Formats: sequence, C-alpha cells, structure tokens
Amino acid sequence: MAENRDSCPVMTFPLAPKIQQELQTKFGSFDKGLLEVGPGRYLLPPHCRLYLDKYAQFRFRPDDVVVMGFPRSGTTWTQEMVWCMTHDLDFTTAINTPLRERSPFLDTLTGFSLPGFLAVNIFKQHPDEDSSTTGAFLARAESLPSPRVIKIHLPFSLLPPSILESCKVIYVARHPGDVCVSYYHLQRLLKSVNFKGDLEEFLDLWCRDLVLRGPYWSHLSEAWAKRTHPNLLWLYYEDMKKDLLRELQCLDHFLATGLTEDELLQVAQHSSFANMKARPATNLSLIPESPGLMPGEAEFVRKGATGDWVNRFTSQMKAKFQAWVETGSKGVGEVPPRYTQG
Ligand code: PPS
Repeated sequence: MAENRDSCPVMTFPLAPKIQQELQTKFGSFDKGLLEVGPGRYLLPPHCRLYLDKYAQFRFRPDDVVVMGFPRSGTTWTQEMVWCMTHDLDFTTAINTPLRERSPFLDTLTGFSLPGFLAVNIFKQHPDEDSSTTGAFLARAESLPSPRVIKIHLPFSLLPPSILESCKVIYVARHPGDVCVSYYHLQRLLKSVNFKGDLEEFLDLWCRDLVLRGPYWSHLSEAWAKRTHPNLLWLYYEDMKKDLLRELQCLDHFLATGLTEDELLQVAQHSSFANMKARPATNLSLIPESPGLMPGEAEFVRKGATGDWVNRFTSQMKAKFQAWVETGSKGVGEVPPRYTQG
C-alpha cells in the first residue's frame, strides 16, 4: 500500500517484508530498511522522505552545471573536469580543496560524515534522520556562489521537471557490468551501507533490481529519452577512457568554456586516473581515519577500467547478468543500444 507524508509530495512505498528482511541481513546499515520512491520505484533509505520535496523543488540557476549519472558511472571524474573547466583552470584550488566542498553532491543520502566537512548536526531535525551530512550538502549546494557544479545521482523523475529549462545537465553513462562491480566495492566500503556479502551475492541483488538507487535501466532510460535536449550532454565513461581529449572538446563546446587544445590537455592531465587516485581532494579513501569508510576495502577511486566485469563474473554469473540485460532493458523504454548488445 502506498505510504505518504504531508511533508513529502513524492510517493514512497514500503518494500515487501520478506525483501526488507533480506536486505537488512545483507546490509549492516539498512536496519531501518529501504523504500521504493516515485513512479520509477527507486530504492532509497527512509530518511529520503525529509529531502525528496527539497530535491523536487531545488532552485537551479541558469549558470549551474549538473553532473548526473547512476552511481559509479564516472560522475566524480566528470565533476572534477567540469569544475576545473568552469573555474578558470584553477588547479591549485582543485588540488587543495576537497571536491565535495567545491562541487556538492546534492542527494548525499547514504551520508558519510567526514572530518573537516560541515561536521554539524543542525539538520538532524527529525527522528527519522540518520544522516547528518545530507542536509548539510543540500544547504551547501543552496548557498554556493555561481558558477555551481552540482553532482546528482537521483533520476530525472525525482528532480524539478523544468531542470533542463533551468540549467545544463551532463549525464554520464557506464556499462552496467562495470557499474555493478564498482558498486559492489563501494557498498562494502561505505559504513552507511556495509554490504556484507561477496560479488556473486551482490550480482544477485543487482539482477533483481534490489540495490540502493536502482533500478539501473530506469535511471538510464529516463535520461536517454531526453538526450536530444540542447541542455543535455550525454557522455559515456568508455568514450572518456578511449579518447578523453575528444570528450573534453565536446564538453568545452557544450559548456561554452572556449578552452584551447593545450588547456584541455591540462585538464586531462590533472584529472587522469592516477592523479585523481593520488589526491585526497578526489579520493575519499586517502582522508586519514575517515569514520565513514570501512578499513581494508577497495579505494573510492579504485581501478578505472572498462570491461573488467568479464574477468570478475563466473560463467554462471555472466548468464544471470545477460538475462537481466535482456529482460531489464526491455521493460523500461529505450536505453543506449551499446549496453544491450552482447
Ligand atoms: S560515485 O561513488 O557513485 O560517485 O562513483 P562515480 O564517481 O560515479 O564512479 C566511480 C568510478 O569512476 C572511477 N574513476 C575514474 N575512472 C577513470 N579516470 C578517473 N580519473 C577516475 N576517477 C574515478 C572510479 O575508480 C570508479 O570506478 P571503478 O571501476 O570502481 O574503478
């Protein structure tokens, strides 16, 4: 039965008790369960109800740039490049100031509190609230001077319907096999999630669309339907890996930043995988004694490979994954053909 609250016009639905119980067993930090949210039935933690209306009514400015994508699709990488391009190539600030402070992650619902970043609880207004950083990131996004670069993992259906009329949006897509493997590692790394199983168990949940912020295909298809809008730029992680300069030229054109080839090469160099992995400003895992991260897990900026999922899935896992690709991608409208073909 649909559940709703006065403070939140976005519909939320409880999961079936059996599924809820399964998720609570497999994820150490989902003790309050998860909710299905909105018409797309995206899985989010229950305290999202405090923020959904704020996201749906967020006031974007004409010079905002939104970097959007399903988690682990390359949004941090894109954010870093876009922030530098829109901030006069200020690499010194980029190296010395954490990316999350320069470019807020609007919907930080799996809140991790990090030393040095707005470590306040003033947003803990409601007993449901279990993420002291969510409201802080939202407030940060609201108060940041222009030009803002804002990261969002929410799908279009949970954002203001006029977003593309208000500002520019860059959607980053990545092959679901690589996203799944990368997400598995992140869900083990974040204490606020604390996935306790192995990759095979995670893939099982993935293929049943039972992962936080899923379903993947719905997220992708919502954006794909808008890909021809002049204020939307569609990027593929795989293309950025293959020919970054070409993708930076597309970004430069889209953002009208007017950078030379030499300047774009500087952005590429600054944002290389090795450099982003080596800097605490972009690699959360390098923040000493970060209380939000599980020790001993793969780093936040992890491997940066394409197609590596084939080396991580057994043949049985591959068969399950391919079945999910075929059925899952068909039920949601159009999706990028390159992710459904073999
Ligand atoms: S998150 O946590 O949802 O915001 O993740 P997101 O930033 O969208 O994606 C994380 C993956 O991007 C990889 N990454 C990079 N790849 C190439 N080059 C650069 N510079 C780069 N920076 C981050 C990161 O390692 C994650 O992928 P995996 O496969 O786990 O390495």
